Amino acid sequence: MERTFAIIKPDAVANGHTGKIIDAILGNGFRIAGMKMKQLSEREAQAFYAVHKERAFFGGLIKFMTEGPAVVMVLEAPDAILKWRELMGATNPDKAAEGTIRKRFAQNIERNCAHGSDAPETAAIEIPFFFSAAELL
Ligand code: FUP
Repeated sequence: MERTFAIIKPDAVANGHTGKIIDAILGNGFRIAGMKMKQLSEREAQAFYAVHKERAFFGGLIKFMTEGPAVVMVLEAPDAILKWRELMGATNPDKAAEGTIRKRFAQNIERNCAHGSDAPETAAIEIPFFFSAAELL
């Protein structure tokens, strides 16, 4: 079993897509080990996306990620990291495969409705950033 960290981003929550995204997660064989609704502070969003801090899109990304509540989750499955990235689809929804979550629910490369850890090392940082051990069931 592997765990990955996922976010249903503020655009998807505001647009009423939370239930459909959770349904896709459960329908594709993931177990939800942790889940909570949370509005990121500017400080939290900046720390979470620190790797992108020199990029031109950083300011817009932080504004977007803090604009409203998100749903943060820990998903468990065999190969959860890769499997969740595949189910989300490409970062840019224009390039995402048919049927993927970003193809179905994302507006553009910034407002792209979902996040997923891209490697085991990333998941190992992102999961404890949002969840204590006691919150993972
Ligand atoms: P991903 O791993 O698919 O989330 O993609 P990246 O780590 O490359 O990017 C992280 C987030 O930065 C994306 F989800 C959205 C945002 N981003 C932009 O807003 N503009 C870009 O050109 C690239 C990424």
